Amino acid sequence: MRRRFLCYMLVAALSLSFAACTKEGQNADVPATEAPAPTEAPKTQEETPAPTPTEEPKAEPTAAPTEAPAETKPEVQDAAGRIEFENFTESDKVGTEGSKEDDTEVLAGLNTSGYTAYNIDLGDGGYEQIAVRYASDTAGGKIEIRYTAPDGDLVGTIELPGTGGWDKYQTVTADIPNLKDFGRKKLLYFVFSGDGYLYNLNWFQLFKVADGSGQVEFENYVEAIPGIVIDNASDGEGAQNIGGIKNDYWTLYKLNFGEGGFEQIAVRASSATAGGSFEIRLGSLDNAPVGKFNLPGTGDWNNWDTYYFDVPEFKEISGVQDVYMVYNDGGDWLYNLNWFRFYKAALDVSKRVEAEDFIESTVVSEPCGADGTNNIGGVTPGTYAAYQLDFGEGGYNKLKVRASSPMSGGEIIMHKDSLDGEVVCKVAIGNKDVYGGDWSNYGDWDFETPELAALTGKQILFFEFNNSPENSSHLFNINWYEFTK
Ligand SMILES: [Ca+2]
Ligand SMILES: [Ca+2]
Ligand SMILES: [Ca+2]
Repeated sequence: MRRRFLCYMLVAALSLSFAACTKEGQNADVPATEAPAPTEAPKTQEETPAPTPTEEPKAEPTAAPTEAPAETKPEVQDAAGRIEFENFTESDKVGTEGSKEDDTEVLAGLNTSGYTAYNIDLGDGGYEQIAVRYASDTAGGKIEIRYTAPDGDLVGTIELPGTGGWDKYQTVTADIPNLKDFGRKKLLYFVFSGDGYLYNLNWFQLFKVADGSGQVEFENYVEAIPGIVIDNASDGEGAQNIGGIKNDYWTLYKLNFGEGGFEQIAVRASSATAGGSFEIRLGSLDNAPVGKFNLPGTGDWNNWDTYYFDVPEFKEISGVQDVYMVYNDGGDWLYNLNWFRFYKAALDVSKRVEAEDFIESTVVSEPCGADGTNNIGGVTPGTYAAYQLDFGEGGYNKLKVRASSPMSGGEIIMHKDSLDGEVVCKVAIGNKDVYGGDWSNYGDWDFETPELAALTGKQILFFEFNNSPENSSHLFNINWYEFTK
């Protein structure tokens, strides 16, 4: 699904303050022919919330307590969801009893050297952390996760301190740095250690740390308050959203912000009501918000808009963070949420713009050797790099591009807001006879670009790379751009 930034552009063009909430054009967003019948619109809101991986079951238990647990245990469990500790495939010195916090069972009577094992489908892999739901009226203990046997290679260790009661459940998260595996049926052993009775174990969940610079799907939360629903979004093929959102609801994301520097957030939302507020809290639900915005109504649950907000408090935030999104200040129902994305500051075009400083792309950033910066490579026909650029007062009518190509080159086609947005400018980069015809021989291409002179303020431009005159497999590498007047 491609991102749209229509109103962002409109507002930028009008030189309005970026701090204001902006939204894209309503009409362009949801074609009338694609909108479901009005009777379907409130579906997400009025339906009994569908079970989600993190939702607490409300139904009566269907299995009689005396039923042998082994008969209901799946052979292979999906790592993408919550896994009940009681659904082990193998165990030693382990008891079970009914959970005091939900309708599942928990492991109880656990002592040191007891263990359970699970066959887990790790899919494409990439799981870096684990969350464990447990309670302990003692000093607790720890769990070692090991490969294929109780004394197998160590995947990670989880510390489970006392919680102050056998019915006081908490969730802890821990790194599992050695789980570098993927694919089906990976046998993981959970080995218990400590003094005396250790803890009761309800469930665990493996999860990935998402890249804080990428688009994050709201439905890919690590944890959520019971009641949050995942639904198919009326916002493009295959899109999902979270819904059923009431006041005080929340979802949690584990995001890596690297060296930080993020200053804005985009939020994709819809709402047939007046919407509500949207808070970002780091580390704990109890911490003060590091950003609070208003997400207004969009007129219909099927009208999706992208809202942009400044988050100046976020600029110093770096590394891996627990990011709580807290939903508030609305009526009965607030909004449906599809995705969010953090952005760094727009690039000032009065200075050289490095080609590798894109906000998203289908090309690669790689060392170019020429001046210590990177270039973009892997530029095959149809690839792109998107930039958030600040044109200030505008008037930039010249463009210089430093590039290399031993091939036949190709065009840079600049689209507003998205890859299928309006084309604002096209320039053609070199051919193999210029500048020595080697990937490492960079040269400058100069263009008159009167079309760009009208651009003012902050803009998102998608640079599409295409139209190689000799249908080269690769077009060019680009080191940087310079916009001048
Ligand atoms: Ca359980
Ligand atoms: Ca989504
Ligand atoms: Ca560069």
